[in-house]
Amino acid sequence: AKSADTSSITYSKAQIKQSIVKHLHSTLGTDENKANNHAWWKATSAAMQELVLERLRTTQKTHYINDTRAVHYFSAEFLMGRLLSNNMHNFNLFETADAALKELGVELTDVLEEEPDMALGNGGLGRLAACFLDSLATMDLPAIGYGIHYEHGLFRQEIKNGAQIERPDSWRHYGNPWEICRPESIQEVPLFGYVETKYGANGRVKKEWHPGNIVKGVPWDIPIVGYGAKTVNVLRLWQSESSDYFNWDVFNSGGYVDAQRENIQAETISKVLYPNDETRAGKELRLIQQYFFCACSLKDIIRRYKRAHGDDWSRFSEQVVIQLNDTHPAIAIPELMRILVDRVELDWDTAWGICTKTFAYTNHTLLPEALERWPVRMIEKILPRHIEIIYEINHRFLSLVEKKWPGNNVIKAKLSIIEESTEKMVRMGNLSVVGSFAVNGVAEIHSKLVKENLFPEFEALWPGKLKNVTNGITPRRWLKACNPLLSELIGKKIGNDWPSDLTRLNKLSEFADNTTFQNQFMKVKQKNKEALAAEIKHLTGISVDTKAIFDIQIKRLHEYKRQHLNLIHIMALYKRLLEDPSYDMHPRVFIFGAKAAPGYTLAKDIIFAINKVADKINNDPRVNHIIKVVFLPNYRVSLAEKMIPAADVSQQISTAGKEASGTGNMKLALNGAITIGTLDGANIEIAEEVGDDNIFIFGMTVDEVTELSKKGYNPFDIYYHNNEVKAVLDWLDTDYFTPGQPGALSSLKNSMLSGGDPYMCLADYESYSEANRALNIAYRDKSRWAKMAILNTAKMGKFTSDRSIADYVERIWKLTPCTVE
Ligand code: 26Y
Repeated sequence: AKSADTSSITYSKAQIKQSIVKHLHSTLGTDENKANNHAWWKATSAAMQELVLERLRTTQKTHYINDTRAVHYFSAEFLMGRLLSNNMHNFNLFETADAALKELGVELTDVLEEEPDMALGNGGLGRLAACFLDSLATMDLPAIGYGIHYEHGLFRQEIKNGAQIERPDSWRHYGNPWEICRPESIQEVPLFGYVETKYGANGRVKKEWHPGNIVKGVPWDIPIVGYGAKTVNVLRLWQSESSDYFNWDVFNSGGYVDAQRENIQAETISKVLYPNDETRAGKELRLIQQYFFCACSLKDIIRRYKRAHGDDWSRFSEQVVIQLNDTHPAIAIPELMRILVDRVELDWDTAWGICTKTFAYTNHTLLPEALERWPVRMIEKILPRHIEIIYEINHRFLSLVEKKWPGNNVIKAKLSIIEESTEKMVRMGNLSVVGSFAVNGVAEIHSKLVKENLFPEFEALWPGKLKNVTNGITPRRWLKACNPLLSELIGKKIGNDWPSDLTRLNKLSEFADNTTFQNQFMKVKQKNKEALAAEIKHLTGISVDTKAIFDIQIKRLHEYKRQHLNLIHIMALYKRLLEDPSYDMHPRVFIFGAKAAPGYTLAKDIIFAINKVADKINNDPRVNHIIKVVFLPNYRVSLAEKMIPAADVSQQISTAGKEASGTGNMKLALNGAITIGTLDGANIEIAEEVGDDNIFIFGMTVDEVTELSKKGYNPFDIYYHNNEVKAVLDWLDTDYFTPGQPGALSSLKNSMLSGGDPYMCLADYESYSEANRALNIAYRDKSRWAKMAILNTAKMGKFTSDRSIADYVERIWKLTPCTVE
């Protein structure tokens, strides 16, 4: 990684001031006296965008002149959060802008709060894409992100009487100062209809798709500023519109009925982000969304390629690499085949050679319910030509399998892209592996499980194709921007190179035992806790003790992430305190942030239970000076930025083998929180980096989980043998936490008992409880805790997304940086 050379950007406070005022006048049509914070935000953003666009032009010209190979990151989700603060930091203009606004009588921090989050993603996978874009630009790598310009991002969460309510998110309602519409690059996307088989003079069979419907894709570009602001790449998001061009041919040639029946409202395609992660919805519109953005993006890529290389397809895969962010864009594989075979008229093998040198696929999950499968009949209806191509790909692939394992139909059935169930399904994971030159998991343990459990025979077929690239996070957003006090302290101690070379943080290790530094470090933590306490008060009315341990679990609500394990432990602590008021524990505030998929009943029940237990504890004078429980509504990127710097403890407690990587674990540790976690995902690698003394590991390993499942797990065994577990679960059946409504929390108990406790909360309970005791003791020793916190920050160098991107470049993409002057 290189250091940020910001010498090229000379922009004075006076110039910024002038530019902001100019935009206040001519873009916003207001003036300094009338402007509210929102207007200041827009004017400040417009002033920044001027600089951004200048660098964007230079970057694009440079990439064009140098005819650079580029990575095209296809993702249904980009969880960008806010952009103003980020862009200022990456231009190294944050302090200058702060000062400029102060002179105008405006607080930058208030202005930043005006920006709505760009929440075009659900969680980890979408945020990873955003961190990767930041690193790609920072490392001067030619890259373009391709996705969907959702009108509504992830729903806004409200909590009413303890329950989650979903409200639409309208992030663009008052305009988005960062995006630029590019009508000159509109694409058309065919849908539905039928395929005609034609026979050419040479006997060649030609397939012609007569679509029943055509929609328009309108591109919106969001500039992505690298740290140091040399390279500015783009994120190109497609918005659907109805096509004004009406396909009369289709009508005349028999598609009339189809065209009428399937006349989906074109605008609905990019209307809303599907809010489920890790559980398939299987909705037709979702498949259309996937195809829509892949088709637009491929056309865009091909147009750009042809401008430089004409009809010479031999160099396509040298110039273009497409990274598939999970299987959500996997339909791009048959789409590229369709273009090459039907349109360009290449022979199948040549086309397939190009495809399989172009695509690479990242797997983010092993959960069976998250592995995408689409009904053959659905694809057939929406994309009649693609289903033919998928069958052809599968046919040729199965011949290869036959060669490797002659006569073995069991393996064939297992590897087949088509699942031969009553309702035939297309397995998008298998399609992605077959159509890509590289496949990767997102943490060492996860990649090992992908290789051994998910796609074992694929490793035998194509040795070396399955790889690992451990996830990372951008330290610009997740330390420099979100934690200015800690950043300043670090800068004073070891200099200011760490944001672009995070391994330099290791120099902090030298001071881990230094009392003065420990005090400085913990003083910063204390200030951040005070700021979060104020925010908690503001958002919920709850007062918390800032001397208490701030214990944070923030992530999507899912059984495998086991927020309910955290909850039953909190209930146990509550019970211990009630039974023994002198029970020895340092005051602790348990803070949650989590959205549940709207259709995931048990996840919503867990949110309800957390809130009900919180109400009871927070209002119980016997314990509320020792325990508080806070559920912060509407968890999102901008809220994470406020919570993470204030965390003492990071809860990473998934059932081993279920969390592919996790990235919140990295963000929290980077900001000096100590992890209490299982040996799952990237926790394992975090433990390796920080050492066993600086993390609280508990619970079963992946192998132990597998063994217990095999042997047969019965949660009742634990229920009847552990009095605390029994008492806490039984408590859920009473109306103690929901007065007048007994049974309102029973679904939780049921899931952990008669429901079979699929994620083995009870099996890990005792070990979790022990780890919490150890944590409590460790916190009492101020110096020991400070040392642990410092070492966590110091040892996070590996988890910069710059390292992840360097790994992708070396192991998969083979890109070279292109310096933009
Ligand atoms: C198929 C559809 C319902 C679906 C939509 C979104 C399925 C999955 C998802 C999102 C998955 C996701 O966010 N996975 C997370 O990816 C992170 C980045 O690699 C990992 O750190 C994290 O462990 C994993 O759960």
